[in-house]
Amino acid sequence: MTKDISTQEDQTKAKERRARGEFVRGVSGFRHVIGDPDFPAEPSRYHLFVALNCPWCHRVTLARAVLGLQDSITMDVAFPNRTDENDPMGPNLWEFAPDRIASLTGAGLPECTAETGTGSGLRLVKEIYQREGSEEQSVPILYDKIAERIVNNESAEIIRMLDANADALGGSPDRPMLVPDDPTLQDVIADLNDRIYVTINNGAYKAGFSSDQAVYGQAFDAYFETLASLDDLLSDGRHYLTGNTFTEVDLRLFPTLYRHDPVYFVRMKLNGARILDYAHLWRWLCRVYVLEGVADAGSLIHCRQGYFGRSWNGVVPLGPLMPMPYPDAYLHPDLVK
Ligand SMILES: N[C@@H](CCC(=O)N[C@@H](CS)C(=O)NCC(=O)O)C(=O)O
Repeated sequence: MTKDISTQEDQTKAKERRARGEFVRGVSGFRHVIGDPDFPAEPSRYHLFVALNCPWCHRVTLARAVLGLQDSITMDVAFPNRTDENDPMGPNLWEFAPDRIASLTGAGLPECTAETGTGSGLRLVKEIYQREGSEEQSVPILYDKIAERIVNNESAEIIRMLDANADALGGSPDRPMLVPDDPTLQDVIADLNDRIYVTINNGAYKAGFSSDQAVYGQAFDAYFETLASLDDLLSDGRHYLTGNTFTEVDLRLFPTLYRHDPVYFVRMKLNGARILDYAHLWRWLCRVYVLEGVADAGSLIHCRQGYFGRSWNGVVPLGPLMPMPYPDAYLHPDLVK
């Protein structure tokens, strides 16, 4: 599978760039593919480890939902806040903690699960990697329950292989084709994916997590330039980014825009505008949100708890409330004139 800029960040001089305060995302190390001899496309063989506040995991939970693979591919959900300094295994580790209390709600999060994929009831995602001699610790992970091995931990590739093997995996017959068999359309999707990955999906982190004003400024400008041009792209009345069918590029844009008004506007300092201020993009966001399986594939409570729960003083902002609370606002495309 091609490794292009829409999948991972350029790692040139990553160390120096990080030292200068630029947020540079690492590269995923497990890159096997369903369909390889070791990983046949079979229903009920594969499992996902995710966190619902993670936008890369959100790509994968969306693909699982819109392809109708919820019964065929099982899934475990980690708690949105990672371990802290007091944890014996160290800080910043994803943990399976279904009984942990969320400061935002004062209660447990019903979507959180124990670890069930390996059959060993592990506490940390890190332990799944350690079993294969890896130091990695990220989610999402696509796991083979029969081979008891990690298949892949790169969301861009996981959504492609679920789409390509949806038939054999037991997907729903009326599912969308995320990457249609049309070479021209595939080029359009690849170009949009590139720009959206660099300036929006990863761009949001470049802005929010960089500690260099110039790096933040460039990421801020690129982010809102792309939003404006996507809003313009949708101004001809098309329902989705490449026309009137939902494709992979819509799926990859959604997790970031879903998080923008209620999280990124504050947490990532992307307060140039709300999605609500872009009429065509807002209607697109609402149109995708009501597609079958989309609303249940994500959680703004997990997003808020995850992005704010351990940041700053741990107090989670409750807004926005106007024009109405989120995610309910996504049921109202008419909020824009
Ligand atoms: N390129 C990967 C990125 C995954 C990623 O960065 N996940 C974050 C959560 S949002 C993570 O687990 N980071 C922890 C770490 O890498 O230590 C993908 O798209 O799947």
